[in-house]
Amino acid sequence: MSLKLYNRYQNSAGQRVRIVLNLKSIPYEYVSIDGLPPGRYQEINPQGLMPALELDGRVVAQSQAIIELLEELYPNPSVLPKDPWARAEARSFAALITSDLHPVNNRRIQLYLANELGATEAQVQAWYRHWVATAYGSLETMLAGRSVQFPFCYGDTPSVADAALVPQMDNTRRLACDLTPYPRLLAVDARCRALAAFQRAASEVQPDYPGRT
Ligand SMILES: N[C@@H](CCC(=O)N[C@@H](CS)C(=O)NCC(=O)O)C(=O)O
Repeated sequence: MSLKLYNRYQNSAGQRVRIVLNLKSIPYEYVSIDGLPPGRYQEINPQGLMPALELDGRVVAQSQAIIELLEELYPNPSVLPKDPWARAEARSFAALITSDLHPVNNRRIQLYLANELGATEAQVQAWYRHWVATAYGSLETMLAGRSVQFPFCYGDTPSVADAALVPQMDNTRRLACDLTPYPRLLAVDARCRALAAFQRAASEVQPDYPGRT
């Protein structure tokens, strides 16, 4: 199979997919959409958001749909816990980030607030921090409530939950949010960052990261 991932170095939804590709040791071609001719990416993914995965000429967009597809095509190692409840909890944790937090805080929302609604820089930052604090409080409580305090979110190995958490933690660090109220999130994040699969998915090591040749 020939896999291409259309994304950019600073694309947290793409980073989720890169983490899963690495955890599963799936080789893929990294395609930065910045290197494509104008309008070409819109033809590949009509929504125009990143990432999109091309597999033997077929394209699927949306990070969670891509991750589910990878899980089905490459089940080992799995990025879902074995136990059905832990599996549901991992999906629930990931969805809180990918469906509730990330969509209200991503760049295009910030630009709309500033450019179309006239929000000041301080107001955009307040918006961002408000939704981070709301979501992170819930995520921390979810981890505190686990019956076993696993090293990763929902098991002894990383799952879809960890693949959603780490790129989101990168985003919040970029915006200098205070993360000290979330010791469990910080601990899981640190464990993930010690793994090569997460390190190789980081923004700053991607081929299109500014300054890399
Ligand atoms: N729900 C989508 C989110 C995709 C998304 O928002 N991608 C952002 C980057 S993380 C993007 O493409 N931004 C470019 C833009 O808004 O023009 C997914 O999970 O794939």
